[in-house]
Amino acid sequence: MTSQKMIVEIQEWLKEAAAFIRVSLANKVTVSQKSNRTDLVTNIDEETQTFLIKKINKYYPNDSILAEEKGFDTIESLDGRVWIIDPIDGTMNFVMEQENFCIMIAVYENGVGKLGFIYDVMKDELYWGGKDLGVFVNDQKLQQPKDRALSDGLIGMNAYMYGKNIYAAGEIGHASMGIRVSGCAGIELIAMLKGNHIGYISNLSPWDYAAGLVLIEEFGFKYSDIEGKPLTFSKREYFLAASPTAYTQIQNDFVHKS
Ligand code: 2AM
Ligand code: CA
Ligand code: CA
Ligand code: CA
Repeated sequence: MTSQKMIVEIQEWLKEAAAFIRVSLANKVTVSQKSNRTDLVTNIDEETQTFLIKKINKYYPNDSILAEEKGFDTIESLDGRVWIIDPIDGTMNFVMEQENFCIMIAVYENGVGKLGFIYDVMKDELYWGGKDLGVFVNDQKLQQPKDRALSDGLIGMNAYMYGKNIYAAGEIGHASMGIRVSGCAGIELIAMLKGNHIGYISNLSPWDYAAGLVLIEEFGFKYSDIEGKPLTFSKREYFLAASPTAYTQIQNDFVHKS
């Protein structure tokens, strides 16, 4: 079960974590490479994750946690209540731009997304909501965007997939009103919630999409791995989310013809 109390607690943790991140930007940030020179982690990613995990362990000690950094990046199953955390989504933007990054938290129960939170830290905009609750930015309720065709909207994309035309991403981009590349999955999913983008194509891990899925599902978007199969929540995979009409067009006219 989730509750209003849980929503308020998560919002408080996020505000506290965001305040810590904003202050820490004034100090020296320690940047390390993970798998390669563009795959980065900082002490702030790790400290933010530790802060959130301590809160969950204190208030919800029986729950499981899946999170990107420091030994929390695999989970045996999605049974029970599972918290899925990306402490800083868009670490490259955090390091290079000091903006356009998010904190993301999702609460799942037996594999079903119940609550999602995407916090654009430097804009101080918290997008949040839940199954049958609606979607909010801070205290304001958002309206569900209109379903639109691929030719009528902007689409967020992973730059590598676009450049290499993986799964016809280049052609999908040309059939749209244009592509946008933010370098942050949270920012791309926020753009869909606001009705600015009709979709998003990328290569993502579960903590990149877990919170956003709860919110875009509430707004009637369709999502899956790029071939149309359910997302596994267990590895990095090619990801597609879009308004229903654009989703079907991308599947039928591009992905399965590529
Ligand atoms: P991250 O900053 O939390 O790692 C950028 O295209 C988006 O993909 C970001 O949301 C980024 O999240 C995510 N991503 C996941 N794995 C990545 C990797 N190995 N290199 C770059 N971005 C990655
Ligand atoms: Ca990362
Ligand atoms: Ca991420
Ligand atoms: Ca991250």
